[in-house]
Amino acid sequence: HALEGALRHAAAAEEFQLHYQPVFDIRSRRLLGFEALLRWSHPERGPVSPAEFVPLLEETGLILPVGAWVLRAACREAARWPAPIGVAVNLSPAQFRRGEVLEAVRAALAESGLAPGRLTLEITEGLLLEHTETVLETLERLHGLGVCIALDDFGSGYSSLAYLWRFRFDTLKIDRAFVREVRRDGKAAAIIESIIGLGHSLHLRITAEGVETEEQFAALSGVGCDEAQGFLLGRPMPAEQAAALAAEDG
Ligand code: G
Ligand code: G
Ligand code: MN
Ligand code: NA
Repeated sequence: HALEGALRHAAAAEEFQLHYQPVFDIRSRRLLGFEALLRWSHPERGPVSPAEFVPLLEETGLILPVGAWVLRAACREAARWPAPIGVAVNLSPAQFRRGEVLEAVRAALAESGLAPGRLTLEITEGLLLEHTETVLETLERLHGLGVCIALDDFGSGYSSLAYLWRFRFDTLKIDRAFVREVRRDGKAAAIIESIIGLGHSLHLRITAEGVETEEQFAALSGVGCDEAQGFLLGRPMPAEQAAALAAEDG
């Protein structure tokens, strides 16, 4: 693959960057934390979307060193923000395969001094499709460290309720496909409302992602959604800007 060489070089040189997208409490409108999002600029091509290069990191195994770097960098940054503002990090299934994620999380917390409760790990349902037993065991251990676990993109994939039954997530993130249609499509609104009802009955916090309009925000507020993230509230931003926002809102 054309990008592979450049990615290998970038991984060795730690040429990646993290941007941070704010997440707000819907009721109080206060800043709760940020989702860390990986960014990479190819030396000639310029910025490449993570949708393109994250799968390549996964195929080449580079996601292990890069994923460990993401955890360290995100925790180091979050430790500078006023508590309890937290950070969420996306994890790839490949990071679970050799159980390295547990060590990477431990190291990132120890090195940064960040309180574990201020770190959220976002996983997708794809992870739970394979090797369910070992993955659940690793998730339990991660929980044991005191970090929060979020199920990302909920509703976009298989959404097996068995996963909710087998593991006590802290947060469900509603996929932005539903949020986009919440005002236009009664079915999307009904699905969101039932995800919130289900989540609340399991004592989970519900985050809506991809909130782009005031109307969507109001509709989500009306059905009791807890947290919102999206271009309406803030785009992913460089670390310095996130730190300034955290200092102002914290
Ligand atoms: O950042 P958006 O800008 O385009 O992200 C696209 C996709 O890449 C999302 O699905 C997001 O979860 C994923 N992604 C972003 N940063 C990371 C990361 O640090 N690790 C992993 N595994 N995925 C990430
Ligand atoms: O899969 P994950 O939820 O981790 O992906 C985060 C991705 O969603 C990032 O690519 C981020 O840039 C994108 N994103 C964040 N807010 C919005 C939004 O309001 N609208 C759209 N279309 N994308 C968003
Ligand atoms: Mn995410
Ligand atoms: Na998501």
